[in-house]
Amino acid sequence: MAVQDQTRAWLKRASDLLPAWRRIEQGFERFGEVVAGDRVRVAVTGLSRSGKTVFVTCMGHHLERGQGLPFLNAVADRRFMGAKVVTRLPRGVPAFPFRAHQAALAGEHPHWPAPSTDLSLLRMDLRFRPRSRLKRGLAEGRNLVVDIIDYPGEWLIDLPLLHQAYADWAAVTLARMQAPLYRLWMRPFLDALSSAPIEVLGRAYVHGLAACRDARLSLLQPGRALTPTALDVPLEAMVFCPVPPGHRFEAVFRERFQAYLERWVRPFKEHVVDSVDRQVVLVDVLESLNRGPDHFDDTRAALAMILEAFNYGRGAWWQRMLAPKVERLVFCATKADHVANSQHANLKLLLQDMVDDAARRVSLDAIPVETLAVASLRATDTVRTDHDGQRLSCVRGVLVESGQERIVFPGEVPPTMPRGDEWDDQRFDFRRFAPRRLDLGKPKEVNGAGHGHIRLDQVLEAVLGDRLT
Ligand SMILES: Nc1nc2c(ncn2[C@@H]2O[C@H](COP(=O)(O)OP(=O)(O)O)[C@@H](O)[C@H]2O)c(=O)[nH]1
Ligand SMILES: [Mg+2]
Repeated sequence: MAVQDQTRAWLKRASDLLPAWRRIEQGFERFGEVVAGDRVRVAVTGLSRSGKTVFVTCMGHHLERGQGLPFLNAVADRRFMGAKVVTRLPRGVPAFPFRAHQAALAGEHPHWPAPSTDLSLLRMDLRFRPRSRLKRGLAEGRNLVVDIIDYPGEWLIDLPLLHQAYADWAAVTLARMQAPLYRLWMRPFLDALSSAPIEVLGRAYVHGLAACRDARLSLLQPGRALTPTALDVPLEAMVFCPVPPGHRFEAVFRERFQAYLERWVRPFKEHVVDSVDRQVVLVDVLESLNRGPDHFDDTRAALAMILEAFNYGRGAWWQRMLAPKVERLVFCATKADHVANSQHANLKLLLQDMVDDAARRVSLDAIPVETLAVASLRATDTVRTDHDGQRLSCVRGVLVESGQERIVFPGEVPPTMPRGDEWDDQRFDFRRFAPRRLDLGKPKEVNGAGHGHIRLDQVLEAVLGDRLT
């Protein structure tokens, strides 16, 4: 089949599929719920592997139990009456595999859940007693439905494409792929550019993207090429690559680029991104530190792209009905349990420094913004050791790589972005730890045994607190 025909055949098939986000949109019953004012939609955003799925799972776990959340005011005031996971979602809306992920973390040999490959929804029904006597008089308890959306982080990086023409995208992307950081993984693609057949070129590009992703690079487009199970269409027919002007496949790729925007990116933007009213941005700051200055900049650029795709601001309910905006934002430095407690203050400052420029560009002044160092699931304890007469704050946990418990000195987190020679190879050593078992015992049994997380309750208060009063 000619390449053009293949693309058209794919387009036809794609339009036959009812895309997941349109189904979710139908499930949102958008207008009614805003008027009713008893529902809030939270986007948990972040780059791939930043900790979104674990965060959503742990958030559901703790809300359901209503325990271990002392900084959620409704819980502290004893007004929180409980939460249920809503299992009956509108037809066709894919459910977040909450029980499966919870079971993975609560099993005898707890393990981290597998990466998400598709869009899904966790809907929770929270019940609480309002704070004010007036509202309380109306009813003994009130409900708030919280919709939390989980999706592969790779999709967010596609959003800037909506404002680009193929030729501009190709020029910028080719330049990026030729720069040292990406060239290392993109060489087979770059070598194939001049003479390979289109399928070979496409495959080389997709393999290159996957290799970059494994190396934790983030500026990878098209993002859906990295989550092929969500596609249900042949990758060869969809993938477009960046090629220089006048290249023999330029016209084909331009057509695929345009088709991709209309079929995948625009609906995702309109039905998912544009419909949220609270946002949590998760950033694996420690991983970026671990990987050095080029990765750090790559992560910053990707975060800026994500922020620019959302609309921020406040408005009356009728304005929000017409054009919802993110009215509360929380930045989280995730996996804070990888470093000692004494480092959390710096971790928070470093994240603030990292997102500062981008945050200013999207003018967040009008809305409450919070920054926190967080662990959805605490996998370590902080311990102090003596080393050559020096007191060191270390972490103790079971390493994923060996299954052995170890005490590790992970290094110290700087309060601002390191510059020049402050980047020293030996400086940071953050390891992957195996999860500690999530406790499924009766709520009262877990009391006093630590909360199993770090500041998850503060995130919840910042995101939902005002709606639980
Ligand atoms: N120590 C620790 N590791 C975490 C935590 N949250 C996530 N991780 C690690 O980060 C990996 C990616 O998390 P995941 O939620 O799947 O990321 P996603 O791609 O953003 O959904 C997990 O497999 C864990 O290894 C946490 O709270 N503490
Ligand atoms: Mg995930």
